[in-house]
Amino acid sequence: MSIEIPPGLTELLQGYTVEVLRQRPHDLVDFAVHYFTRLQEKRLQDGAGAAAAQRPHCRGVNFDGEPMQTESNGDDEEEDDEDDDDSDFEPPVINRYSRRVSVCAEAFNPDEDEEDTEPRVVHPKTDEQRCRLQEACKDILLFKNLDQEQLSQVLDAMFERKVEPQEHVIDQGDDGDNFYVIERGLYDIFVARDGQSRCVGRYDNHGSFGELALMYNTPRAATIVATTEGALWGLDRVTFRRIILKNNAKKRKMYEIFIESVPILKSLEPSERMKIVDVIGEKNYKDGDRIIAQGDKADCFYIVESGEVKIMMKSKTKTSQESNQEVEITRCKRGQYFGELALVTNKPRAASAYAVDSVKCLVMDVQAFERLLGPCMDIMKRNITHYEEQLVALFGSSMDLRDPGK
Ligand code: 1OR
Ligand code: 1OR
Repeated sequence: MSIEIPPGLTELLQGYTVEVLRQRPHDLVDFAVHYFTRLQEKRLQDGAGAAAAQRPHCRGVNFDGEPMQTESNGDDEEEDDEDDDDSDFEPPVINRYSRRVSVCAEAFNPDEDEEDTEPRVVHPKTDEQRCRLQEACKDILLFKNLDQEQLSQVLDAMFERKVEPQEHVIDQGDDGDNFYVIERGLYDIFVARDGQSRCVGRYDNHGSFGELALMYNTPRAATIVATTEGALWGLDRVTFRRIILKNNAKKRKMYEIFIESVPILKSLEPSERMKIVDVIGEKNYKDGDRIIAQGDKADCFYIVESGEVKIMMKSKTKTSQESNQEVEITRCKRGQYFGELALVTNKPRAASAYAVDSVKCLVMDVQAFERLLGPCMDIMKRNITHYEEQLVALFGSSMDLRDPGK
């Protein structure tokens, strides 16, 4: 389904949004009345007439009554080098090397191939660097759905960055420049709210961060601080948007219907479900592959897209310590999820999961799980209570899901 957005609407609202972010008014409605009245006055003064508002690059005004530049739809890295006949127009200098004004929910039109005209970014690498880069990127979920050509362009564009303990890689509120893949090191995640900064999680030698500001054109949502010496691979904003955003548009189309049918995601708004699609990666398994190992540290959540997954548990109890046989406890089919328990309880994996025949899973990392699945948490917790009841029925009261042995 496509809804046509009237030409000029995005820019009109962006102009207003930028001014709100700059001025931080108490009353948004009052501010809107003033803002749009000024805009109209300015247009009348200029004699530009109604047509100006229809122009895709129509401009807003700032509260000094000066016109200001808003970002264009789609590729905001492009400079607007069209002829401009507003003689009094003095935009703030925005070019691809200067810091940018973040605007929420920037539209992205994957059919517009504007950025494909940009020169490709290539950072030459030695064989040894390329090996380390490939190893660091092999489990990055955002790269999972890329084709060979896209992946090699991404790898070509990545550059190495070494970090020191206490170095801030990203600061909350900043504009987004790069996306980062972790090669090694520990990184704390801080989120400031109501003037208080809280550590809400940690990356431990793998994973990636910094995608949100680039995907949604928003300010950085968290601060990332290295707590050890570390190594990262960066991917510049333009390449990220050119390849990953385009691929995400494809993913949205591919998974839209399936993701709507997943029972656990029913309580989410459609836009929240699409944000899940943006960060998931598809993983394929063949018959017998172990997807999760009981006792392992957990970092992902899984939804079965096709095939069947067998959940097995070692029947180790306090009364028979030697018995370490795996027992099948349940199966997950299309639309069902697994791997949530360890993420919710912050404990090792309570059971193992194996592919039965070919299996496709959609996979989400723990940070996305915590960020996006809050509204589903009550249902998940209720289901975990059911696990505990069944555990007692199967193994007796001596098994404890909160202390799953290897
Ligand atoms: P970014 O471009 O906004 C900061 O820059 C990055 O921190 C962000 O992309 C994510 O990649 C990463 N909320 C927001 N961003 C997070 C979070 C997070 N965790 C990691 N990042 N939450 C923590 C979930 C464990 C939610 C906090 C309420
Ligand atoms: P995890 O992160 O601990 C293993 O990794 C996953 O198996 C677990 O999350 C659940 O998603 C899934 N007890 C424990 N884990 C279960 C169970 C379960 N069923 C599915 N998983 N049950 C009680 C054990 C007797 C339920 C049996 C129907």
